[in-house]
Amino acid sequence: MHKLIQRVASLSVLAMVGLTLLPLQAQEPAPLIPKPVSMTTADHTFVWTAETQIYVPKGRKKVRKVAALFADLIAPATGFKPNIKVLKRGDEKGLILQLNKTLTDLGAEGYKLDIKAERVTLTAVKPAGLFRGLQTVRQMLPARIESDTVQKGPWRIIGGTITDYPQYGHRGAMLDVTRHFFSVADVKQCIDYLAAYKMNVLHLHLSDDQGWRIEIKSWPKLTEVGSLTQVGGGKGGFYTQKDYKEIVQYAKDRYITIVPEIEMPGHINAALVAYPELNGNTKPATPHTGMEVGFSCIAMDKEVSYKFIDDVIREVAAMTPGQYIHIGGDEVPKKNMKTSFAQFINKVQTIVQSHDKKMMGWADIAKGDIDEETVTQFWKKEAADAKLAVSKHARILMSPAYRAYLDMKYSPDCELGLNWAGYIGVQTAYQWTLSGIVPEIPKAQIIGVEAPLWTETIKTMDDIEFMVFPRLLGYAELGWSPDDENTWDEYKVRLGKQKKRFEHMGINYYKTPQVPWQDVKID
Ligand code: TNX
Repeated sequence: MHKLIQRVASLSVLAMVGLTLLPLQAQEPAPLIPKPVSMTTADHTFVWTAETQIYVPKGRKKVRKVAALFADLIAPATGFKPNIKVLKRGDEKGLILQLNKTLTDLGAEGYKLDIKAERVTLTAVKPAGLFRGLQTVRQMLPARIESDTVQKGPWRIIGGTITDYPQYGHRGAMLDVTRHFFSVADVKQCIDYLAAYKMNVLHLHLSDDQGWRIEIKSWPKLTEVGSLTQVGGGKGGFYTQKDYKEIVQYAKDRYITIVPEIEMPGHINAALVAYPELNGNTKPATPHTGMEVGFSCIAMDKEVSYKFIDDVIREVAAMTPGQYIHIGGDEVPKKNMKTSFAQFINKVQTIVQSHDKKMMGWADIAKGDIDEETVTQFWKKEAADAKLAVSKHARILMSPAYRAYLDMKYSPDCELGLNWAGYIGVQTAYQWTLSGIVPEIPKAQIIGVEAPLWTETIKTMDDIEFMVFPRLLGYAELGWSPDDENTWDEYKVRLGKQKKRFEHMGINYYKTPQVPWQDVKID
């Protein structure tokens, strides 16, 4: 007892001495999102200066690339760009990036961080883990590191250790570029946002009733004719194959996989306007600039439709290094459903697999003979399709519309967005678990989470940011951090501490009253 009191007393003396040397805030743990698996905080501090260099292992091009991206990221705010040097001894002073194949528990994206006063050592099994770990280092630096103009130092990082790895391998968002078109630069901006929160998939919804957005060389009218419209009648747009490859590469450099979606058999009006022979309905297709869904369908009983699908999937697959091609499959008109939907899905699955890809689709595709390798995306509250997919041993991606749809309004007074699946405040978006929300969908079949942003009402990057921030951070944490449904009170404080960071990032975020937004003075 006596010893304990003595120890407490000497600790508080130490704390008082510390107080005079460093601001107390310096040793508060950084408000990291997603929350790491484990973290310890020490008394010392690393200070990043103009002399700090980054060390990488010899001959590791990908590690060097990861280091270069980090150097570019911190250069504008600090005003100094670190050199990237080859690691020789391992005790160099600075930021050390290293690979260690034996740390298999970390998986492909996990990392270990050891922050000493003289060096920060980041260790991972793969370069992807180093990239994720550097996002942690980024969040441990003062919020003004996000600024694109030179800011005052010092650039302190609180000492300690972190061991971290994701709970789920698939953590993504979807951007609908059909209802409103978004430029390559906008898509890259979205990729940067995903990367900052350790997400690893961007699903691009590339075709729908209102527009066809990806060049297909064997069917040129898809874009020549089919890309010219969008909701509200604007001029639309499309990505050339060169543009798409540029997006894919930009994402790849950030360890993000692009999942392209070509919607079928429904949501296909734009293609039917371009090629009337594909129309499965008697009424001719005319350009659609409204928001209604569920009226168009490709002819599921014509040979030409399968020639078309094979050509499109072949071209898209050839430009897509990721394993998945998303084929949509939702909201097919009732009259078309009666006949051949299940056979249609079977045929399309065969086509996708013939191009060495796995099929992904909205859970509606479970009506077909789907494989165990096929991924069905759960979205509708009445989970019948998802349960059918479970019974067929398929894998499930969790996107419950009433929790994970980024186009749902936060509250009734929110101007942007829709509300057919309800209002999704920041707490509702965060407080659930992927494996607890529908008990019949077992964890073993869940590959992860995706938050889709449909863009019927979303026209600009500012609109995107408003709907995405801050909900995206919650989805990132649901996919990455260990499950715990009781962390809202702690999470909202951590989220509130992102205020300055969002401001320096120039993000138009929703300042929900559910969160205690505050200026943190970590420096
Ligand atoms: C339903 S979710 C759709 C989309 C709409 C969205 C609007 C899904 C698979 N289909 O076509 O854009 O609602 O929230």
